[in-house]
Amino acid sequence: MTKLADIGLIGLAVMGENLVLNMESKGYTVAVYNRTVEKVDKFIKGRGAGKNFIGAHSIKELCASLEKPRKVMMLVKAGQPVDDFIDLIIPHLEEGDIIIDGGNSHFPDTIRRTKYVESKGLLYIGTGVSGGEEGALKGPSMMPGGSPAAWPAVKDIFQSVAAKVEDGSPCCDWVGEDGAGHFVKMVHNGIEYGDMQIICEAYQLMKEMLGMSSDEMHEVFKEWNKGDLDSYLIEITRDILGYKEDGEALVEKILDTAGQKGTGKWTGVSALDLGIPLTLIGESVFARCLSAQKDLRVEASKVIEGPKVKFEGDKAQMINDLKDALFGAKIISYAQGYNLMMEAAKEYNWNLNYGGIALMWRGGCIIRSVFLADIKKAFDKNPTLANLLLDPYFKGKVEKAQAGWRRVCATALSYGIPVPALTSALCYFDGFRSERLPANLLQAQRDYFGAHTYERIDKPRGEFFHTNWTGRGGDTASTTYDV
Ligand code: 2AM
Repeated sequence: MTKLADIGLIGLAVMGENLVLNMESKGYTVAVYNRTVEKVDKFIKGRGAGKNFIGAHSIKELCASLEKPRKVMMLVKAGQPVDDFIDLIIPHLEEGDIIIDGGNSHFPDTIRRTKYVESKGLLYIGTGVSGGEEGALKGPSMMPGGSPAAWPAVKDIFQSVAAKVEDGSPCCDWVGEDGAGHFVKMVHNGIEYGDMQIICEAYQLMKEMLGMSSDEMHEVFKEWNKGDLDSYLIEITRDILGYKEDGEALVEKILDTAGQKGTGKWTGVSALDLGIPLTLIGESVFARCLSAQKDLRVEASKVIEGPKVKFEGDKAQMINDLKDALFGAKIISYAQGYNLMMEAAKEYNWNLNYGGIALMWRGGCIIRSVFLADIKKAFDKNPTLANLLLDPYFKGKVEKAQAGWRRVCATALSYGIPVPALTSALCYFDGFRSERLPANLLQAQRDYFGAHTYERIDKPRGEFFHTNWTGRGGDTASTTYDV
C-alpha cells in the first residue's frame, strides 16, 4: 500500500503551492487537490515533480489518502468558497478529523465555522498565514486558533514550516479558541497599515518639507534600519527609494492612490464595536481612503491655499526627530493593537498569550521587527500588563522620543503637510497620560440636552445626578424614558 499523506491541501494557487512545497521540504507527505483539477496534474508534473506529493482528483480521493486523524487544509478564496468546501469535505471525514482554513477569513466567520464543524463531531482550525508568497515557501508567520483539541495534531507540521527567530523558536503557536487566530491575523494586518502609513508620512515630510532626493532618503532609511526601527517595512522602503528606472526613482512615477483589501477596515470596525481607541490604525485606513479621492484632491489643490513657508530649521535635527516620531508612534500603534486584542479576549472568551503573539509576529510576516522581541519581553515579565505604555522599557522609550516627535508634528502642521497617524498617536499618548480629560463638560452637555445624567467627583462612583440646567426642563432623567 502506498504511504498515506500527513496532511491534505485544497487550493493550488501560489500561496497553496508554496506552502505545500515548504511542508514537503520538511519531510511531510502532502496530498493536494484543486477545484480546477488540471492544476493538480500540472503541479505534480511541474514544481512537485519527484517529491512526496499525492495528487488527488476529487475531495473523496484527497480524504482517502490521509493518515488519521485526517487534516484537510484549505487555502482558497475567502468567503463563500470556504463554506462550500467545508460542506464538501465533511462527508469524507470521521470523528476527530480536522478541517483547517489558512485563508484570510474574517474572524466572525471562523467563530461560526468552528461551531458548525464541531457540531459534526470534527475539529476546526482557522489560521492566519502571513508573509506572502515568499513567506509561504520559506517560512511564514502562522497564527492558528479554533478547536483546542486539534492543536497537538498539527503542531509539529505548523511549527516546522513556520519562520524561526534567532534562537530557533518558531513564529507559530496556539493563539486561542474559535476565531482567535484569524482575529490576531486581522490585528496584524491593521498594524501593518499603521506601520506603512507612519513611514509614508515621514517620507512626505522628508521630500516636501526638507526637499530631500530619493537617494538621500534611501540613505536615511538605511541608517534607521540599524537601530530601534530595524524592520522589514523600513528595509523594503530603503530598497524602494533606491530603485531606479531609466536613472530615476520609480516610486515618484507611481500614482498616489492606495488600494486596500479590507483587513485594516475590519480592524477599525472591530475597535469601534469594542470601544477601543485604535486611532493610529483608524487614521491609516482613512488616509488610504483620502488618497483614493485623487480627482477631487487635484481639483481642490488648484483652488485652496495652504501655508507657504520654506523650511529654515536644522535638517539633520529634523531627520533625527523623525526617527523619534516614527518610534514613538509605533509604540502607540502596538499599545493600541494589544489593547484591542485584550478587549476582544474578554468579549469572545479567548485566553490569548500576548508574549506568544509578539513572537509569532517577530519573524516571517510583514510587520516583523526587532521591536517585537521587546514586546515579548514586556509580556514575559508581566503577563497581565494592561497597556504597553506602562511597561518600564516602553515608557522610557516614549518619554525619550516625545520631544522630537512633538517637534515633527508641530512643524508638519504649521507647514500644512498631513501627518494624521503621527499626530493622532501623539494625541492618544497625551490623552492616555491625562488624569483629567474634558469629558466632564461632555457629560454636562449630554445631561443638558438629553438628561443623560452624570457622576460627580465629590460623590462615590455609581451615583448618578441630573440637573435642571435652564430652569425650564423638568427633573426627569433620561433613564426614565427611552429616546
Ligand atoms: P481554482 O484554481 O479552481 O480557481 C485561490 O484562488 C484558490 O481558491 C484557487 O485554488 C481557486 O481555485 C480557489 N477558488 C477561487 N474561487 C473559488 C470558488 N468560488 N469556489 C471554489 N474555489 C475557489
